[in-house]
Amino acid sequence: MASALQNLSQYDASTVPDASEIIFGIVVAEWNAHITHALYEGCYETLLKHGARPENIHTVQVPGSFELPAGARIVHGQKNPDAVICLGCVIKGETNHNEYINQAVAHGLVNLSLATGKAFIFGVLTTDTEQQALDRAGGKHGNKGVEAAIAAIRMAALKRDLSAPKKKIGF
Ligand code: DLZ
Repeated sequence: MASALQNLSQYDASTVPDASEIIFGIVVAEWNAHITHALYEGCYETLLKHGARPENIHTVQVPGSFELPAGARIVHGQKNPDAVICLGCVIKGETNHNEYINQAVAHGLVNLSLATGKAFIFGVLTTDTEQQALDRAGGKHGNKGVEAAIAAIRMAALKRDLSAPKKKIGF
């Protein structure tokens, strides 16, 4: 399995756009808080590392991952961010609740992205065990919060660059 071999959060920082003018929303699920808070730390630090200003990062918490799309919609409506990062951790249990939650979140965030033309980033760990989640929340496989932050920066910059008026050459 590829993830057994590598830190999944490695990236070339020199290729990441400057985030100083980007407004972010972050929605954090409280379920499995010891993991989602580690995702948040990785996400927040990564945004700052690439120039984001603390006053441009709007964070809210929701009870569980199922509420991430609703939380994202509220943040979008109130703060008009360029991108919204949703962080959660759904661990498989004895029932298949995880499938319902994961699919609902994925569909909800895609629908928000398509309706608004902005990025709603899926930063949700969907693991079989708690250890697999810990490995991806600052453990041996990196931190999905970092990956989510990079995805948000790249998508917001893409929209900004395509909307910017083209510079005229010559006369
Ligand atoms: C109910 C529930 C369960 C069983 N497991 C998780 C989980 O692993 N991760 C998570 O983020 N949330 C879980 N939840 C809570 C639901 O996401 C949701 O908050 C409740 O069903 C209320 O709508």
